[in-house]
Amino acid sequence: MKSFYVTSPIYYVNDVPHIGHAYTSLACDVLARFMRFDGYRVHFLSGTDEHGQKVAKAAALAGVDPQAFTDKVSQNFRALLPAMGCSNDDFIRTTEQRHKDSVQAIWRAMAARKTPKGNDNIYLGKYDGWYAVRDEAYYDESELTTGPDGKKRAPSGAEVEWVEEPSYFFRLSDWGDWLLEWYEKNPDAVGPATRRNEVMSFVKQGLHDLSISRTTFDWGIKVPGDEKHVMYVWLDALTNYITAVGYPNVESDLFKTFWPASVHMVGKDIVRFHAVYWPAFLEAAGLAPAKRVYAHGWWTNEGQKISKSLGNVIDPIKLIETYGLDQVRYFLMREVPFGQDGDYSQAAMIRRMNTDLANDLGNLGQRVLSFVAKNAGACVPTPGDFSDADRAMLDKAAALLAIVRADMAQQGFHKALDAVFAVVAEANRYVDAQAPWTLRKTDPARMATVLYVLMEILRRVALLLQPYMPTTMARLLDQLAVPTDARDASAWDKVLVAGTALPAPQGLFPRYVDPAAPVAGEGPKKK
Ligand code: ME8
Repeated sequence: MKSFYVTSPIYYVNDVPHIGHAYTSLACDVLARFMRFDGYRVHFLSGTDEHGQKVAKAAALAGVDPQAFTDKVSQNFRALLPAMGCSNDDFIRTTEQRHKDSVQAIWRAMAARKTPKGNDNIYLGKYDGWYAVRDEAYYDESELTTGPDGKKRAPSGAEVEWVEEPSYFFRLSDWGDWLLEWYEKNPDAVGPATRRNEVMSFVKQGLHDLSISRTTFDWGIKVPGDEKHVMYVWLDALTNYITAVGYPNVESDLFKTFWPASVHMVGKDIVRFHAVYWPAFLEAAGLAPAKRVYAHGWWTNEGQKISKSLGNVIDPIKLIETYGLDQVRYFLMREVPFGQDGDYSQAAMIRRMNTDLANDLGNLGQRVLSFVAKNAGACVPTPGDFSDADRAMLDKAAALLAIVRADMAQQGFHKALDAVFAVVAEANRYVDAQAPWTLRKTDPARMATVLYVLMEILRRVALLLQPYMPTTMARLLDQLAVPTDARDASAWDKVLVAGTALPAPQGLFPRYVDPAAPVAGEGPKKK
């Protein structure tokens, strides 16, 4: 069986989860569900990043011991996944023993091997330089700017502090040529293309050795053989992706099946860690780098950066309560071309719900299914000969699987939706042109053919939208009497069977009416 391994970042447990975290996990879920639909054995991993200074500081601020703190906050991230309808196979915490063992093993493996230039991968030195706790990242003086408050800041806006401490280094400076050759040989290794270019020009500028241990605090995994040092949190965090498939047991079924990972899905803020450091660490440890890192864009809220200090963090659970799970999933995957930055606004959310879902898809389903229930004996109609218009319609829907498959391979989630909804729009035009309500009186046999064609379109559309809107599409497939074992790609051409009895139709997507909006004849309601 073909296999597919997709990972979300593991999120820092310093804060509550917000829409940005929900977004990345959702993108992984849509991909995982599509690949399962397409016959792959899938492993979908998410989890929490619990060590390092940032989390230690958050625990101290809360006045709680870091382990107790992470136990509590990690739970919020774990709970977000089922709330978003995510089908993850595992949830990893970096404070678990399986992970500590794995991180110490990768350290030993790196230490035991040489760089492409024949030097030791790891050596002991001293770090003197800038560090941003918010990013858990080291910065070069040349990357910093000084604000009007006199504080130095990283390009991300995070404040930096001066650090001087004994540290182990990873000899990243020896890996630049190897990395450049690797990007050249593997054009899909980093996506989208803008990120790939950004990563390659960063590497071309020359790489500095990377500090991979800290000694001024102890909330981390100890360096094997030198317990005064805890490992740099990014070496610890990135290793989660192999821990979860059984590392250091490289002979395990999970490891052999799923490593190298198919896609590490990340936000654009953490590309450098995933597309520069991580492949070098893996290769240094004698392991294959992941096949692809895909970095999506950044959400703002009504035009503003999302931040706790601005008080505009969007709680995904509240969104789901207000608009419905499948509606939120659809909106997030459709509103913004995946890979680009996007803006959340309530108006855009409601527009997508009412236009694409209620008017276009919901209405098509409702029109066809209630018409069949009333006028075609509540069972799948028996088609006669297909006209050119019928065939054109059926062919467009049949072609969708290949289109969606190709889009999914490039993480073009919005493109796949565009293609499917173009067929929905075409089907709405087809209903109007064929006018089955007129045929009912003039040509019932032709009416049956038209309704059959429309139900076939709905079947194919519903099959492909399952990864995005699993609950509603399961209901639509139920209403089309598609058996549960005929809902994956292998059943793509298994057309509806004429005469199959259909359950009573139900609405799919209610129109959203803002409860605070004025109702005709009434004054505005209080929020
Ligand atoms: O970076 N828009 O964790 P983190 C879109 N622990 N995506 C957003 C977003 C926004 N406004 N805000 C956050 C870390 N994200 C590390 C990762 S992986 C080995 C270690 C998403 O909690 C996006 O995926 O800061 C981003 O990369 C991630 O959350 C950062 O999560």
